[in-house]
Amino acid sequence: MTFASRVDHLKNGGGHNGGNLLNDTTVHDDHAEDMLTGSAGDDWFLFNIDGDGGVKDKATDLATLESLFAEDIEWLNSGI
Ligand SMILES: [Ca+2]
Ligand SMILES: [Ca+2]
Repeated sequence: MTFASRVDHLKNGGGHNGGNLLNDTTVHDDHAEDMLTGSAGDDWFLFNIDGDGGVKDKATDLATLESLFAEDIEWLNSGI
């Protein structure tokens, strides 16, 4: 299964994730600075990238593929 498919399942359901979703209903900014490290393998990062609407978080090892899928918490919470 591709990384894109796994991310899609986390966002929209399906696969091993079933109906457990990570979206603007289930993920919220904690308004605290966080340092995210994914280490080896492909990781889907959800964090406040630019600090808008809260406090900026940091990712220490965002690989090129991971950066294409990284989600800004503000975007996730834009409907709230
Ligand atoms: Ca945070
Ligand atoms: Ca990684």
